[in-house]
Amino acid sequence: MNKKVYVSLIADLLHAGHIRVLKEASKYGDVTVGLLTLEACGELNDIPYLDYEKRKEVVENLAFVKEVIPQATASYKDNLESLQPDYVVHGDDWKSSYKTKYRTEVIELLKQWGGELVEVPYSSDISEVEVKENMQKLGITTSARMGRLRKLIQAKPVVKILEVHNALSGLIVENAQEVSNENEVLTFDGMWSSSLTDSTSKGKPDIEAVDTTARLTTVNEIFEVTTKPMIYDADTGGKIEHFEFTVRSLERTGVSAVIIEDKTGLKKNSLFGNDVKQTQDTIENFCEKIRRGKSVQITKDFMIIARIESLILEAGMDDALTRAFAYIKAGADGIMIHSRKKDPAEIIEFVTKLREKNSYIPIVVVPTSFNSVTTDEFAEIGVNVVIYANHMLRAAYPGMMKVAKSILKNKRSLEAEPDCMGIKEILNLIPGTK
Ligand code: SPV
Ligand code: MG
Repeated sequence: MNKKVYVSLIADLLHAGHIRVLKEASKYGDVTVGLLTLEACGELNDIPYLDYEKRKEVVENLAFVKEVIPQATASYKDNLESLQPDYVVHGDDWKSSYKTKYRTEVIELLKQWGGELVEVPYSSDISEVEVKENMQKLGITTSARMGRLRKLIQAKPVVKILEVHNALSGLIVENAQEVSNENEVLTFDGMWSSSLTDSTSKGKPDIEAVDTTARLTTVNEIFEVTTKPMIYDADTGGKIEHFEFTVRSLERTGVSAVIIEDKTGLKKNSLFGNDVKQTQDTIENFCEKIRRGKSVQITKDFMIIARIESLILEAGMDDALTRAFAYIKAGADGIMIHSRKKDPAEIIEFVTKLREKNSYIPIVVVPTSFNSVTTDEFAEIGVNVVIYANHMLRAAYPGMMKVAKSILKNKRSLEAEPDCMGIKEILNLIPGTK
């Protein structure tokens, strides 16, 4: 019997590097490819463009591959234990990446049945990161961008969304990166078009005074220079008849999800709470708005997320939960629960109680007030999407005001320079300006 060889792959962008690994693997015996499922890719923060079945079709037709099986976790453990291969073959690049913990685990597992790890020198002439970056530069189609949010929610423990109010803030969401202590590259998954910050950056109050056409102009400008998905804040959604048009326009533009809040009349920002007069919609009317919105959308991908204002308006936990179940029944694709308390207790209680009865509905939170909770902690209690809803604009304004005042006071800009990005830096910030 031939020896058993195991190779783990995502195979979204199949390139010569993969072929080299598979070719080498086939010299040792029959190659089984453990193809990472969407959920496993989510653990690695590497969401493929192609679905599992499409990737499988490509890999199983490669000459060096005997069989393709799903690998449902980033860890190889389950597949290795059931297959007990004689060899695992991998590129040697994982020694120095955040994948080292999987490498260590593979070595330990293989010892149990005398298997061996074979590491193929990594093909440094092919950079997957570079290929992906080049693809990003080309842009993304409307439907691929739109569908990405559902994929991310399915694949990742928690989806991280950051506010945008213009193309430049869109580029920050697109490009911002931090490397964690475990060497994992941390990025944002998508953008939030906030009614508060879009209105504020246009010098208008957050009362639905900036109309959908103007809001969509901002969205289009952002979409011109980015590829990540967007969740759009549509306030109350307006009149039901108007909301139908908003859904169509957002879908046509490639927005992934709209959030509408269950308030009626002149909308004021939720963070005022009961300091200003705000009226909650009836359950019946809001359910009808959800139903009508769902009935006019064309794609399967677009999401309508219902936002519950009961905690903001102090209508109580029971009211919030009753509404959640009613909105889900009406067809909502997700529930956003809002609170303006610093203490996250009521949010945690709501999420826990909703999760007890419903394990699948995506839950969205906007932790502007309860900002001590981390995204990982939200994931643990069952939250799917965390939106940092206003921080880019709130960061920009004080910086600009400080510099404006410094120029006034000093009657020159010399003193303000340390607070400004360098001229060289701004000239090179946007590619293609030279
Ligand atoms: C927004 O960002 O406009 C929101 C969230 O709707 S909040 O401001 O907290 O109401
Ligand atoms: Mg808003």
